[in-house]
Amino acid sequence: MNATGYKSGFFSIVGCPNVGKSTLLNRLVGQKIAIVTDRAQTTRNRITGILTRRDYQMIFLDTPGMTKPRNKLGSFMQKAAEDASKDVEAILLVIDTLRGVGERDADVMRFLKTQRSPVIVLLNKCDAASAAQMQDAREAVKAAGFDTVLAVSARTGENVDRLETLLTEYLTEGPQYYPEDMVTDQPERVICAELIREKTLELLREEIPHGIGVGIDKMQLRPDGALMDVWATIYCERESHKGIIIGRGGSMLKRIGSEARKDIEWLLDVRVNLQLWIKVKEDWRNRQQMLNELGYKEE
Ligand SMILES: Nc1nc2c(ncn2[C@@H]2O[C@H](COP(=O)(O)OP(=O)(O)OP(=O)(O)O)[C@@H](O)[C@H]2O)c(=O)[nH]1
Ligand SMILES: [Mg+2]
Repeated sequence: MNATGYKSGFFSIVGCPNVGKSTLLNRLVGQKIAIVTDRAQTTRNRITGILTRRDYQMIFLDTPGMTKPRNKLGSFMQKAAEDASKDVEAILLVIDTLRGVGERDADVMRFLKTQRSPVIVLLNKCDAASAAQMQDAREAVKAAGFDTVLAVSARTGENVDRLETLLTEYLTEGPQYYPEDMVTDQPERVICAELIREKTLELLREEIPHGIGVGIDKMQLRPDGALMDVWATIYCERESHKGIIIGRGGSMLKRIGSEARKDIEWLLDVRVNLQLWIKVKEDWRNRQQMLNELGYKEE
């Protein structure tokens, strides 16, 4: 027994791609720690978010959207999502209420039925969904056998306080696993690489962004402490993609760099000099060594 009565617990956040899992994670911990875009398969790794209150600590595991893997990276992502659902106090299944409950959600729900942890279904994007859409989604998840259902908006924060209150019921007496000022266990360099990837996802069209990986080569604070030099490499799969990422006269790379730099400056709270390089690594998404180097390795 813990004499202090302090409570803690782990929750995984799972669902199809693009339903709002990472937006919810950021909302729950009150800070942007996971990148968010309007594209499927933004998140590639499991991302831990930590919410600390006086009486309890909740640890959230954001996961890649569940789909059928097409390469080694995809298999890694799928496994990261499935593994996160083991040994948690509860699984938060996020549904995109605007899109409705589809085949892929049904696959995810079938998988969750095989898990031991209780499932809480979140009908997300309630800020934008119609009453009919809310009703349809609610009926579909009830028909699939899930009874704990809550409408939320990760974007506006609507009902997220109610979600937190609901989650306290799943906590058990336990330690404060992380220091109270910690919101994620991801190192700063990982978040920096992710921010650069977020900008490539936002600025580049079509299939190219999905073939992109970002690695931070070096981060170094100048002796006077006023400027941080960051060297990063963007990996792509084809020579032709490299040209598109660089853009006419270097314009695209410049945009990616300047938008990423702003976010990195905000994150690190220091002025940043960002140097971006591009390398072609054919089929890197199927090369284990590259996957390891970019941090896509199993724990
Ligand atoms: N209207 C509305 N849009 C939302 C809400 N939550 C997320 N979105 C949008 O949905 C899109 C996907 O959000 P993400 O948080 O990246 O989704 P995800 O589930 O993490 O996606 P993957 O990492 O690709 O699996 C973004 O454009 C978000 O702004 C919400 O509550 N309301
Ligand atoms: Mg995500």
